[in-house]
Amino acid sequence: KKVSIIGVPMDLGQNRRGVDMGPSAIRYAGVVEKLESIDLEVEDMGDIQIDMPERVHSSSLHNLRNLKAIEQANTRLAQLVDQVVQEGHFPLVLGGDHSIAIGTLAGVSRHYEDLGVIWFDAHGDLNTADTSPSGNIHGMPLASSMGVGHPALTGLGGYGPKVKPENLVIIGARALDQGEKELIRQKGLRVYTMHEIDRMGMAAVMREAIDYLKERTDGVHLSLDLDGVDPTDAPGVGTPVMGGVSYRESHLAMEMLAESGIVVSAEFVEINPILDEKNRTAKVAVALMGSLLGDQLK
Ligand code: DIR
Ligand code: MN
Ligand code: MN
Ligand code: MN
Repeated sequence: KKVSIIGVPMDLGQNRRGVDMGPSAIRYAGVVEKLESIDLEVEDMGDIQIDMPERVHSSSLHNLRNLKAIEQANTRLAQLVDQVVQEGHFPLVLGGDHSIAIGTLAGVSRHYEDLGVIWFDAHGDLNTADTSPSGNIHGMPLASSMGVGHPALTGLGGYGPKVKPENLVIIGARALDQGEKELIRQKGLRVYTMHEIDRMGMAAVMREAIDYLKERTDGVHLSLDLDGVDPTDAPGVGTPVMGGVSYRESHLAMEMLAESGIVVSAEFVEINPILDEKNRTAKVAVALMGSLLGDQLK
């Protein structure tokens, strides 16, 4: 299967510059070379056109910073991802802040009756305008994709919700806001926080998550926020949180996903080269992409 890379140089979903450079950093870390070295056919479709924050009229209307620009960018992304899936290719989306998951999921989900999602992140990204402490839309994409939040986000691509709460697994969470915890409880979401990872070990967590999703979904999207990885291994992120998933644990997770064959699309987000150390975080991302796409098996 051919891998189609789409860059989304967007940082409008939070309030620091730098994540817009994520796609360049990932390419510079050798993503195409890595995937070709494991005998995958790769097409780099380049970057989506995104407005820079200096040119966006930044109204934080309804506690939703840059809503209009994010909606427009995600609409473009959704169309491109839709087309890639239609062609039978594997979409690999490079962020960009995590608000781009709204567009990726809008593009992928229309092709699946029961899309599963693995949300690898230190955070839940389950806020809405009502619960968000920041007004940053990168803290809202999972709620939006589940159909909870502002209609411009929940209805993106002309339909919604994109994912059923029971088809969703969160892995690596350790910084959940109060409103997010309430939504988790209310929807009965399956969350493996760092506590469960410590207790069960990553192998058991992934075994359980994979068995669960394999049973009930017809394809799984991996949304991987690099801040899920411990900041000692992935320092180049805007919102680092101590006590994360180790380098090896995160690789094990990717390797088990590769082995399972359930993943149909992926995105790697929140890399901030300005805050990084010699592009380490982008290199980690590329290594994880290799493992996800079968490095170990080929
Ligand atoms: C926080 C931070 N929960 C918010 N979210 C982040 O602003 O909603 N997500 N950093 O990745
Ligand atoms: Mn083609
Ligand atoms: Mn996130
Ligand atoms: Mn995060």
